[in-house]
Amino acid sequence: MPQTDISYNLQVISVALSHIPYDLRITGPTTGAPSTPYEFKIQAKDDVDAIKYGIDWDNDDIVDEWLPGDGTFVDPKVGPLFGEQSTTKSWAVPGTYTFKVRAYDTCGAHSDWKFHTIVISNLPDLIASPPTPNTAFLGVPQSYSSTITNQGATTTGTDFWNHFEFSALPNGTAYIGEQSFIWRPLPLNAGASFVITSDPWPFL
Ligand SMILES: [Ca+2]
Ligand SMILES: [Ca+2]
Repeated sequence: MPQTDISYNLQVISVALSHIPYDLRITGPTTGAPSTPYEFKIQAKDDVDAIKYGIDWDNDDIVDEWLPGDGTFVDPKVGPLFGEQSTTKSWAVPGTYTFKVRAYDTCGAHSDWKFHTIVISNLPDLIASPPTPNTAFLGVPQSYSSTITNQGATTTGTDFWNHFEFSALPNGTAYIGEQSFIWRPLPLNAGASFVITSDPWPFL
């Protein structure tokens, strides 16, 4: 191969690499509930050109949505948004979804794919540990504690599970029918837990 051809090829590669969009970021939730719109913000940098973003929602290497949606480009060097674009997406069926985004500049150069995964699941899975202690003395008031944990992938709402109830069940011949209600502010994030404690109960 002649020396001139090698020199030409190396020069082209160098120019393209130095001008591709870079530092692409996707900001948005990683967990969510079915059929709920979630906003994702996308932003990249380019030292020279204006850019646009291609989103491949179903990860089949074909861009399904462009931002901005009108076919124009945004200049990442100009505020207040500095090229940031946003879009919303919802998923009807619980599952783990990964989409990816590329930034393209006006010269046709593009960044690497940036991936984002979101887990869509049904309502939070709240569990309560067995109350402790598991012994008491007759006639001596005793408080009981239980740990409530959100094992689900989503944050609880504020319109349900906003109170918790202790009730004593028959155990042999000794039982009591009192109840105690503890109010706790929600929401409770996925994976989070807290301890609730009952009012003192006398076993008579
Ligand atoms: Ca560029
Ligand atoms: Ca696609």
